[in-house]
Amino acid sequence: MSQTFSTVLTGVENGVLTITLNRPESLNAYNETMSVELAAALKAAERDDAIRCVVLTGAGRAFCSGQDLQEVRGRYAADSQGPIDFGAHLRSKYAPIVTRLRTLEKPVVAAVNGVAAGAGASFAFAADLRIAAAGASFVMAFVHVGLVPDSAATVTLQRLVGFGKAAELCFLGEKVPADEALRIGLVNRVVPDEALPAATRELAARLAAMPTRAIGLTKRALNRAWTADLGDQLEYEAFVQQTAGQTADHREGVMAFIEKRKPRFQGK
Ligand code: T3D
Repeated sequence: MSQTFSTVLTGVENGVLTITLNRPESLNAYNETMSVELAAALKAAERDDAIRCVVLTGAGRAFCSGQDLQEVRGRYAADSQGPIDFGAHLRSKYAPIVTRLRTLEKPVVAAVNGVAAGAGASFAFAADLRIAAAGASFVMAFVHVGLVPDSAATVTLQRLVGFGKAAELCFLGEKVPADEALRIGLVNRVVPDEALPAATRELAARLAAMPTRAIGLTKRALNRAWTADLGDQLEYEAFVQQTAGQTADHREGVMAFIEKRKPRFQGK
């Protein structure tokens, strides 16, 4: 992971890649450059076996404020040449990020350090786990700019909090503070603001020391369960278990149990 980016910072420590969205002056608004750099960072994480957990967070007082609205305004200049192609923009700049977050066969933690708005919230929802600072919040801001929740939030948010709450949050676009987010199941943990970096490091280190292949396969099965019926899913579990059962980490887990010691998983 030696690439240099301008809108995201990356750092690797003990098998954990931390990706920090880094445009604090706009609350880490997502622009063209960030879309390219975030995709590249996630791709590198996918390919590097030494990375066993990914943390996504934001620089400054926000996690991410979603699409850069200054950039959207810039698109209006092209209006005279026909309607702006929002669909193409979602397909090329947002869908690949969400796809990578969901298909990366390593645990992904969103460390939500401040406000997560619009697609910024969607990115947090696409992570596997969310740990939030007490001062963090979520805003389904799309409605305030006459747009529809995207980046899979129509699926992920609904899975996390249920249809009624998802509809309320999307229709009204009210800010959800961290304590409320915890109560409704939108985040896994809330910690004091100043404790977020250490709590994230501790959680990510634990995840990076787990059997990574089994977690990756579990993620595949959880993703698939979104659309599968019972019979299909039972069959799929048998399929991924066949793979997990061949890993060194599986044997290590069993031997550690029998020998009454802590397992030392290698992620293989
Ligand atoms: O094709 C497509 O592109 C469609 C895709 C859409 C995906 C989306 O994400 S749509 C939703 C886009 N995001 C928003 O609508 C959120 C806009 N921001 C806000 O509503 C508020 O900023 C927040 C609720 C996030 C935070 O409020 P607050 O009061 O804490 O901060 P602020 O004062 O509004 O913002 C601070 C600065 O960040 C300010 O700049 P300034 O005045 O200090 O120079 C503000 O303009 C800037 N900023 C915040 N969000 C964005 C932004 N600049 C550009 N784009 C932003 N999204």
